[in-house]
Amino acid sequence: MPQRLHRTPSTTPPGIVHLGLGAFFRAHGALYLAEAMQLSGTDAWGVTGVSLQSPGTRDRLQPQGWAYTAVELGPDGERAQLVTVLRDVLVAPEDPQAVLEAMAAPTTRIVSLTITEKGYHHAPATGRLNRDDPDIRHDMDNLLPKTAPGFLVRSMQIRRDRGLDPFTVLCCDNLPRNGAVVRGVVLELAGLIDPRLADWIDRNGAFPATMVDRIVPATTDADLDRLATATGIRDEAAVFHEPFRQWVVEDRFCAGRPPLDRVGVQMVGDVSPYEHMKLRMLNGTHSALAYLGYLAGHETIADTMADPVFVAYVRRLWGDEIIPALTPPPGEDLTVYADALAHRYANPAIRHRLWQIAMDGSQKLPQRILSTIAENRAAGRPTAGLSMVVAGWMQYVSGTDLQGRPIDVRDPLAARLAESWRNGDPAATVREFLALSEVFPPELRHDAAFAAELTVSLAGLLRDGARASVARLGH
Ligand code: CS2
Repeated sequence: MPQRLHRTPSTTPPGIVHLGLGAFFRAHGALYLAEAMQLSGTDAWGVTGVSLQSPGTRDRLQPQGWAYTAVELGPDGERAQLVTVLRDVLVAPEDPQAVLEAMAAPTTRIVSLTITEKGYHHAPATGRLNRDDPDIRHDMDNLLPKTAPGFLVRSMQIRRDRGLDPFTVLCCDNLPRNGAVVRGVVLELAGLIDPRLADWIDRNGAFPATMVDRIVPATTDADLDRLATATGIRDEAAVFHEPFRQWVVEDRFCAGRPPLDRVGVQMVGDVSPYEHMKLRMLNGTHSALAYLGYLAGHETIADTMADPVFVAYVRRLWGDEIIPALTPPPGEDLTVYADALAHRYANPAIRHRLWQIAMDGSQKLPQRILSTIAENRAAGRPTAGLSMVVAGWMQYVSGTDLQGRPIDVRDPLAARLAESWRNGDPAATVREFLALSEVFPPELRHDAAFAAELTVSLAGLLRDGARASVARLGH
């Protein structure tokens, strides 16, 4: 019978509050912070984790004294590391006041976020705050918020009223110009509550952009059982990740930062070329594999990349449609980056489910796929491969696969997406989808040639299936 993991946590007040305590942060940012603290001999950058929705992660971590294992799944086996950076975990819906107090504490100098795209409550196509969202409306009128933008604004309000300075807001989600996105929604919401508060945040706060990268599939019970058997210790909150990691951060912090530059974080003046490279080359092809691989009957990224027609297709996307639209970050060779991605995807130890990546497509497609399509169309470059991704997504979010089997679609716009599907009529379906202004930028919504290409892609997908459609595009 394995023993339960338990550690006594440090009592030094945390310097960081992290919103969104999913597997990604625990396998990425938390590990860099652990190394930075070890290197600098301080534990002032410990973390209060906040779950914005459910108590599950807190309930698994609490009996372990907030410690957990991060397991690297490498080509030559697994390597486990104990992570002890968490000082406490709060569950926002249970006690929003406690979350605000943690964020407003004088010792809190950074609030970081991995809350996924939809956590910002903005329209992905425009970046504007979704003012009609019921939770945002709630946060305008109530001191105890529900959303991440609400917690950021209300805790800043408390800090200003107590004569404290703001913390740095460090967005670690896969959004282009992610610092500007979170700054935009915070200032917009603050402005609706108290325009002077918005000014104060704008003058004194900091919202550096970041690019984050590490493949971290959702942990399964089988993973936890395997770890317990291997180590003799039962850890209910373990996370499993690939060896690769990258973190690029704009060096603009308003209240100090850990020595991230000494543990491999790239501190730069402008993150945007890195963000574009990663979002379009990695996340873009992840979404391509997710929708089309799922419709072809595959289960994980590695399974899909074991199918040669998908490898040829993804290589064609990189070479012909994605790389030509990118400006490489200093010192990066995008062809070498593409080869490294193909290698990472093929790692059979990582069982990254297509279903997990397919989630929230309405929030992901604009920055992963549609922005590249729009730029290619404006420059007269090809877009047929990327249009097929959009066709695959439309079929996927219809809620039924090509054999008529149901798909468990998770997306904040799921109901509207399903309503936009016109079974058997590709042209009408494309018309309905292109009317979704939250998803499609105006230049694509009004591009008749793009609508025609999408209609041909969808008709081909319906007629020939996903694998044959992809095979046609892979040369
Ligand atoms: C994936 C990402 O779930 C998804 O949408 O594309 O989580 C991806 O694994 C990470 O961004 C890799 O850094």
